[in-house]
Amino acid sequence: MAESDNVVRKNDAYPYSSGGWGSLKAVTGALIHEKVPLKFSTVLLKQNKPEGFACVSCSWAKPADPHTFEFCESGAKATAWDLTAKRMTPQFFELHTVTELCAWHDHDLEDAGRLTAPLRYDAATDKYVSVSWEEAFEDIGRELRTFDPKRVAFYASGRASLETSYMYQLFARMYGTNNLPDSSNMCHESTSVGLKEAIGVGVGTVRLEDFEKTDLMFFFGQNVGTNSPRMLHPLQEARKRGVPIITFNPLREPGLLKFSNPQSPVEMMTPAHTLISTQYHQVKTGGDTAALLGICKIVIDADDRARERGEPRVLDVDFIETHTVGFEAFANYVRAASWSEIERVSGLPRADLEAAAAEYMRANAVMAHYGMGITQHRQGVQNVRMLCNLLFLRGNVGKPGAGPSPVRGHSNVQGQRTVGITEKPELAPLDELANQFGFEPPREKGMNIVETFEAMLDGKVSAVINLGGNLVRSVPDRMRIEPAWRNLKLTVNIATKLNRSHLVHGEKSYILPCLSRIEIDTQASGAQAVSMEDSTGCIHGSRGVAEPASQDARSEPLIVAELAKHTLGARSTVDWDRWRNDYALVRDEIAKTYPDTFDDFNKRMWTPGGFPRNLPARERKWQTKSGKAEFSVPETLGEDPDMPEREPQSLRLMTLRSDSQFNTSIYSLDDRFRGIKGDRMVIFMCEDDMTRHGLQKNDRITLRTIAHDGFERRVAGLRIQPYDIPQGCIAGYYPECNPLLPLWHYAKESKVPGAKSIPVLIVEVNGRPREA
Ligand SMILES: Nc1nc2c(c(=O)[nH]1)N[C@H]1C(S)=C(S)[C@@H](COP(=O)(O)OP(=O)(O)OC[C@H]3O[C@@H](n4cnc5c(=O)[nH]c(N)nc54)[C@H](O)[C@@H]3O)O[C@H]1N2
Ligand SMILES: Nc1nc2c(c(=O)[nH]1)N[C@H]1C(S)=C(S)[C@@H](COP(=O)(O)OP(=O)(O)OC[C@H]3O[C@@H](n4cnc5c(=O)[nH]c(N)nc54)[C@H](O)[C@@H]3O)O[C@H]1N2
Ligand SMILES: [Mo]
Repeated sequence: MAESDNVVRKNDAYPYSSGGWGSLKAVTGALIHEKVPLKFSTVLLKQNKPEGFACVSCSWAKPADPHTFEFCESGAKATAWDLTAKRMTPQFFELHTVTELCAWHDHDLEDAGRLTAPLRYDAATDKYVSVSWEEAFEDIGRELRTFDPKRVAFYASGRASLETSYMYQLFARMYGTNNLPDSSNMCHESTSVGLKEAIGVGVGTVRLEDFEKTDLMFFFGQNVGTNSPRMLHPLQEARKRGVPIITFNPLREPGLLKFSNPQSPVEMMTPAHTLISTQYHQVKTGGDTAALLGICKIVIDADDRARERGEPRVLDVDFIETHTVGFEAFANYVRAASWSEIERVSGLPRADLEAAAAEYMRANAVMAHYGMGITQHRQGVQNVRMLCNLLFLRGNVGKPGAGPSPVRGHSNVQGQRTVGITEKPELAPLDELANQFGFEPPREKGMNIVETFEAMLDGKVSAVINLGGNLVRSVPDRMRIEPAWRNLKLTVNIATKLNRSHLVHGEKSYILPCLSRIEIDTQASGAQAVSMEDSTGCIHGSRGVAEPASQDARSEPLIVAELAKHTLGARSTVDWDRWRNDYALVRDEIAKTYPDTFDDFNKRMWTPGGFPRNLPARERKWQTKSGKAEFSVPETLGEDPDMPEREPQSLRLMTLRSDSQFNTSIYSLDDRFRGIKGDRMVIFMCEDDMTRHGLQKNDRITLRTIAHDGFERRVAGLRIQPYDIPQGCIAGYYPECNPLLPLWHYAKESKVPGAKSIPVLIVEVNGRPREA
């Protein structure tokens, strides 16, 4: 199929390519708004540089040979958000009660600036009041000692360094629990489970160098222009070599269509741009397993015919025989699958899948990039396994230029798992920790995010420690969660900025302001550095370059060390003071626990481009149950068990990000790429559905979740925005739509909430009830 058939359409009315002048304007606007001092430009020059700091936005790889401006619009906004000149001092809290602040918008809370001093909630005045660090640590330690450790959860949001994360998990385990829920539980846990089963490692296998060797890329459910824009550089290079990119996404995302490189004077001066996607398939939400099945069917059929005719085989027979199990069962399932079902569930005509399969069969090295559109479904793990099935057919794992490429979110979310933040005891180095630190770690499974909140609803959680994050906003079922969160005995928030989770506090609540890693961190042994792992499994050092937001903010490693010391006391053999004074000592311990990856950590962390973690699947060594790469037969075509076919008016809601937010941090109410200004209470809907539901542009609707568990889940005041999106599928923003997402609507094997397929009905239009 010609490029233009699938990509550039007459009705593609979006003037927004990613990058370009719009991008520069957006960054400048953010700087002015944040009153960021002029030295900001020198800070940006050090972003993602071997001797500088790792950006606090996404986790995309940092090249060994960086561009002069190795940052993007999103990264620059995230940096501006941290380096803002605005401050939230204790005086601010004297002026505002917590009840009053609860009425503030998420944007306004964080926009009021960086937290500067430790605070404790004071019930008598309903205000956060200033407290000394020592008093805070002592009180928190004393409180924690009174709880059953199994009733305490230690959340980690994914931004904290490897050093902090390692200390944090050790603290939790010495305290007596594996309750280490993390943001990955809401994000790429479907990857961690699915890839582990399929290829024996829970992370992607591609590295930056593979972009130079690939000859085809897939993009499934990842919005690169908004969420990992620096990845556009290697994509653009690959496109210049003529590498096709085939995208599967319900929305025509401008950031996946074309790219103007702000670092290329030619593209900035002329309307020239690089086309990103050479084929763009608007799969139905949740239809990826079906679409992948269709492609596999064409490939296997072609191979069956080739074999019958004695022609060269289409499958990589040698790879399948030597390296995989389960092929026959999978192939038989695929041969039996019906085209009408594939077309119905994927929403794509067979011809489109044939066009994608034709490219796939021509290519020798294929990468599959993917994001939340794959993982945040009831069938999230199955989706990941289907992607692997497709790659296996032609040996596209463990060879240059090929492999699965989950594009991770938070800048160190992958790394925190690498150093032990997990509720699953089998993934943690418990024996090594026991030997190294002379204690008996808990062996039973801890709680992940969904389990923590289920337990909280049952009154079985006493305290939550938050290393970053904004859980009452980011988890499902906000209207049920908030009252349960208020019943906690203790909430401790290590944070850079105030957010709603700090306001919906427990009986006792602390806010402990921390440094951002963009800031200079000086401890007793001198200036400190930290490290992170990027999306491609490479580990980098990071050194702060800006003045700290406040003399009374503390580094994350220091805060964790002090919490551990004050909680564990003589129970702990660790000299937490030495660690907080010199993070190099923490890295030595990480290297002892994980010698395969972290040997000589302190030196190697400054390797340009980072040093790679140990990834057996890259060498075609499969640490799976069978010792081989495993095909798997999907359970269903991807239909959602919570999506009642019999409700003809039902719609499938996906919740998404704009370019002006980082998760629950809302930089502004605009969504430049999708052409939205000043409003996040928006529902994107196709014209057909608008007609079917009798709606006009700008009508305000109320959505109700289809669920029969006795809870009424509604969000009102959502404005209708006509958009190019498949029929029956609608989109809205995260976190505004989270009250609609039931806690039990998650991927079975990974418990990742199904944030991309919430079954909903329209129950009100412009304030008037509507019959379902
Ligand atoms: N600027 C910015 N950058 C970020 C973040 C941010 O909030 N702002 N968040 C960070 C984090 S934590 C993460 S996890 C990543 C998230 O980055 P992404 O993985 O890109 O996540 P989303 O923005 O949720 O969008 C997912 C994309 O999937 C598509 N989609 C939805 N449902 C389906 C489906 O069923 N099938 C297919 N094929 N596609 C579907 C949507 O249209 C959308 O384009 O970004 C990280 N980077
Ligand atoms: N409906 C729906 N829900 C979703 C998603 C979705 O797509 N749809 N996506 C899910 C995903 S992928 C994720 S990752 C989660 C994210 O969920 P969370 O981890 O809970 O949320 P964040 O918005 O990333 O956290 C923001 C807060 O972190 C703090 N912070 C920022 N920087 C730092 C720092 O350097 N150190 C510390 N200690 N704190 C800091 C600030 O106080 C800020 O307010 O949400 C999930 N929820
Ligand atoms: Mo994420």
